[in-house]
Amino acid sequence: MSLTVGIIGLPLSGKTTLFNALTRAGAQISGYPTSTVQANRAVVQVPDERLDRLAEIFHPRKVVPTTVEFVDVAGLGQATEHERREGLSAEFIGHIRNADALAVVLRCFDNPQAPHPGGSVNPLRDLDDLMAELAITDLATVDKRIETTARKAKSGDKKFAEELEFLKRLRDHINEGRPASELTFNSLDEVILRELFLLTIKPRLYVANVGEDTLAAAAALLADTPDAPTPAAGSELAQVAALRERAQADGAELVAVSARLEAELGELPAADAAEYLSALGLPTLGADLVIQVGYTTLNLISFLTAGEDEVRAWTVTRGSKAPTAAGKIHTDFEKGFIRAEVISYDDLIAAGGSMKTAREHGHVRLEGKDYIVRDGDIIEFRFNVSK
Ligand SMILES: Nc1nc2c(ncn2[C@@H]2O[C@H](COP(=O)(O)OP(=O)(O)OP(=O)(O)O)[C@@H](O)[C@H]2O)c(=O)[nH]1
Ligand SMILES: [Mg+2]
Repeated sequence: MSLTVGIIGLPLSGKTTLFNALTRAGAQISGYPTSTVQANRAVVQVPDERLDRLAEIFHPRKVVPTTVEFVDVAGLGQATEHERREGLSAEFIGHIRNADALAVVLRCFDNPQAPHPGGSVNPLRDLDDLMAELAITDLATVDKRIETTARKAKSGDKKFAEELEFLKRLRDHINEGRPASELTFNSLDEVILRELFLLTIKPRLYVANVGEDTLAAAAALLADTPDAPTPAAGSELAQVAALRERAQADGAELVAVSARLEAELGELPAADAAEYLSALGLPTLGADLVIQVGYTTLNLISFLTAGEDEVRAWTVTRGSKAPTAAGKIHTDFEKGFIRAEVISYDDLIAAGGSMKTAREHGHVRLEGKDYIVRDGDIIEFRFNVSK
């Protein structure tokens, strides 16, 4: 399973800087727009402190986290006249068409050295511009498909007439400025939708890129901590609060980062970076949250395996059953699945990290083929290869 998050945003919103913070890849940035022409791609590990705790318990030879791929593309929102009519260029779309989710970078920071292309900082306006551009591109895709389907429907085949009806409903929906993700559809429509690779149907994660001075307050605001500050009118924090309201309405996650600070921290030894973070009063880097939330936005969970050989996190879609999870490790595990021995990570930690104690407390369960795997399950599969 290749899981990809596309990073999109206006020029100079800090996409490449965020990409660098995420990946420590050192991709090129600049104070001029369109500095990113080719896409930057990198696979990053999903931080998971459960793996570190399990490693302390099991002393494995290796620890293997799960991964997500990030793709950083050129800035959107400054469409040429041609693009406004036709949607985004094929080359650009090619980079994000296959993304499983989009991280939308919204500029909240002020930086006179890199002036905002819109003349002022206004993340809600930027978000509207970006969504409009994605919608225009989707409309062009749907229109093209309507043309070919209309031709086929002339043969009198009912299947194509139905498809045409759905496509027109889809076009009207997008035309109203609503993302395709909000459309209701049946399983037949879903097949068509999957073929269209629409951009506004992808799950979105909003990333508020704030200045370094605002990061701690923004993180507290979004975490809803009791001591979260009240944003002053017109402040950078007020922009974050407005984005939060919008994200809630859109059903999207919102994370605050300070891309430049975090990219710089990424170059420090881990211990120094951690010290700096706690001095700021931050539990984790915003960039790490982007990875984690990106992962959950994709509707993914991790189950874990732990032993002397390795401690490892595996990815499955939420709702997967035990044999599917077993198949992630080896197809033989799925084919010959007998049962799964499961303990939740929390139960193991509550038992002081002792499998023996956990067993005595009845926390180690035997589960069959209909068991739905949960995030943080530590699983040992029983299987029969000759089955
Ligand atoms: N003050 C401040 N400046 C930032 C921050 N993030 C990015 N910048 C600056 O903004 C400028 C643009 O950053 P990039 O990461 O290249 O922006 P981009 O979105 O990739 O730009 P394009 O690739 O041109 O679309 C650079 O000068 C960065 O140093 C931030 O959190 N705070
Ligand atoms: Mg860039």
